[in-house]
Amino acid sequence: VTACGSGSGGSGGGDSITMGFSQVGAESGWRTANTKSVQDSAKNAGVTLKFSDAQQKQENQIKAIRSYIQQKVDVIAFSPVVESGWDTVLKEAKDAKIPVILTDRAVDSKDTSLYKTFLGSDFVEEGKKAGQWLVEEYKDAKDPVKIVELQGTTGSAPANDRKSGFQEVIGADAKFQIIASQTGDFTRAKGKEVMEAFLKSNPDIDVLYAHNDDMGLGAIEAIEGAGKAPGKDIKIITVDAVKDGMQALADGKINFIVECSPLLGPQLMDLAKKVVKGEQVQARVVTEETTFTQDQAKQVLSTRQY
Ligand code: GYE
Repeated sequence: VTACGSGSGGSGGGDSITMGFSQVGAESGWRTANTKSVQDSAKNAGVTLKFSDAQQKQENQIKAIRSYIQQKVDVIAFSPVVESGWDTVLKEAKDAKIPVILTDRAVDSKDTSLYKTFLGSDFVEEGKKAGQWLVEEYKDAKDPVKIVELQGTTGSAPANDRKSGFQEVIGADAKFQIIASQTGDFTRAKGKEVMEAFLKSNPDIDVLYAHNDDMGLGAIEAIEGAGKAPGKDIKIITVDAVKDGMQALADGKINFIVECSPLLGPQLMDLAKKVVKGEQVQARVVTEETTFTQDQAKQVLSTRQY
């Protein structure tokens, strides 16, 4: 592929395109599955992929995007680590006539002409589903339900939205009390560390809501280390439904998982080809996903792809 395809109406050299993709990092099982999906789908779709890992740092993503602009790729796709602070670099891409696709996470830019589409989950909905399970589970409880929350990366769309969606649902009943809430940066190590601190300062935690499986899995180690039974002494709700999470759910250590699909690659490649050709695409493409109880996890575990 030559560098002449600028996204302004076809490169004239067949329909092979080059995509610059700036990934958030490798912080979780979800992310690993997402990276594989993007790489495999690029190969299958005949898209030349330039891939970079930002190690959860916005400055690295901005550098990567600038380098893709310089290399005159046909399309830039990225999963913004945090929501704010993208206007300048996205304007640079727009001025260079390189279309941008947001995948997985959103930006808060007011000017929506800075990107062509946003492909990914509805994180507010995910937070609501987590809250709905909790409300149902404790519908007969009279005493306060003491909840600790492990938030995702501070300022990221999934952390903001999973928090607000959950809060919206449980906020209707004052018995649900979030007694501690802190970031675990979506990693297992941080999830464990923060849960250890939660356990030290709060002897009577009823529920843990973790914004992803990995933090929940780290927290399970902390809970067991404190001599308590995860899933029983402390009920656990997580988001993602990666294989390790589903295993813990089937084993009774997690109580409920809200699915968030990382398999965005095929749709991303489709959208990329369309925007490079100058075709109109939907401004928002929402991923379809479900939820899992312990029994459901047992049934689907063996066929789980990631
Ligand atoms: O839930 C978490 C990952 O942005 C949806 O990022 C993604 C989140 C996912 O680190 O595990």
